[in-house]
Amino acid sequence: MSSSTSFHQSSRQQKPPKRSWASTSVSDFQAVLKSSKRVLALCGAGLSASSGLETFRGAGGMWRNYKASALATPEAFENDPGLVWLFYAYRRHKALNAKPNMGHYALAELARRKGEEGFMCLSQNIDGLSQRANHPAAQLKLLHSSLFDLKCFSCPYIEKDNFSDPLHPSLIIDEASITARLSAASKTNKKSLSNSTSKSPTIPIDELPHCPACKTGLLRPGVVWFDESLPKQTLTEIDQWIGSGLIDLCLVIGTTAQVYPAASYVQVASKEGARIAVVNMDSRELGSAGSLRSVDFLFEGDAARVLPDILGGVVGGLEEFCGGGGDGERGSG
Ligand code: BV8
Ligand code: ZN
Repeated sequence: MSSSTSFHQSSRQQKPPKRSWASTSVSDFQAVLKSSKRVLALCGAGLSASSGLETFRGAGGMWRNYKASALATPEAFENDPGLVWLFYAYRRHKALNAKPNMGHYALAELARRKGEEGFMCLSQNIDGLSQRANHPAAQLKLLHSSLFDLKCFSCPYIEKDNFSDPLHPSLIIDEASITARLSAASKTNKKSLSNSTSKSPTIPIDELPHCPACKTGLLRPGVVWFDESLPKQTLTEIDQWIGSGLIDLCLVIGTTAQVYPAASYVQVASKEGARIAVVNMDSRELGSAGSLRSVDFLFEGDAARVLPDILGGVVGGLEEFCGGGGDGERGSG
């Protein structure tokens, strides 16, 4: 599966590349980075694409008939918890078997060089790869929580950092059996997931993980689904960081920046006069980062390759991560 395959082969029309006024000069960017006292980053699925993880909007292979946004909702879980669990168990399995790439390591090193006041990374990703690249925890805010947190669907029980794979005997990720179960599910759930009343659940409820606290509630992935609020403490910490000084530069890395409130942080930074620097394989859909000016930057390419290059001036060559201490994958392609 190519690194930028997506969960849902996007049906978007092939849009012509947009004319951008933004600069593509690495040396100009590095001068701005060096002189920037406060840098904010918003990261999305494209940062992990080179680690082999499909981006959010796309599902190659077995998930091609499902839109991730239709599975990432409380309604989808109510309708067919087994199907939603298969989707997340699959992503847990893929993330656990993936490795951080040089883009993750470059951002972690930038955080160490700039310090807590100087750099904050807001990640929309739930794959845990930034954490495994030793990104300083105080400078990494997980806007949509993590694949490895679990919650009860009925009571306040929460479990953090559960990395077991399989999480449950019914959720063993054997691609053949999942494909069989998914095609059965897509036959029963003819309508879109969000309003299907699946007659036969993909997995019988009593064969799904249940809450160890209340015993009756179903465990669910501890991620933020659509129409769910983001973690309050995380939002408060982000507001405190943003409120403690002007932002000079905002990096927008591997994201369509169309999901809110995550995407709004680019606008917050831009309103404060920050320059925007986009790193993306495809500059046609940049959401809240879409109107780049001549003072901004646009680097088209694989984040795993572009980030070490453009941040190199500040973070150094990152040699120790190339096959040495870290296991950074250099970008593919
Ligand atoms: C909320 C976790 C309120 C789950 C996710 C109308 C207008 C505006 C807003 C709304 C609206 N209607 C509803 C809303 C709110 C809604 C929203 O924004 N909807 C959108 C669709 C319009 N937001 C919410 O519901 C949020 N909650 O508002 O709550 C509230 C308040 C109080 C009480 C109750 C409710 C919650 C949103 C969180 C949803 N969860 N993820 C999971 O992952 O399963 S969102 C998910 O999609 C991601 O986390 C990410 O945030 C988002 C987009 O994903 P991307 O990371 O950008 O990935 P994508 O595939 O889209 O793009 C990949 C990019 O990478 C592309 O640009 C590609 O070119 C690039 N790329 C690919 N390869 C590479 C690369 N770049 C570089 N290198 C490469 N190699
Ligand atoms: Zn419970």
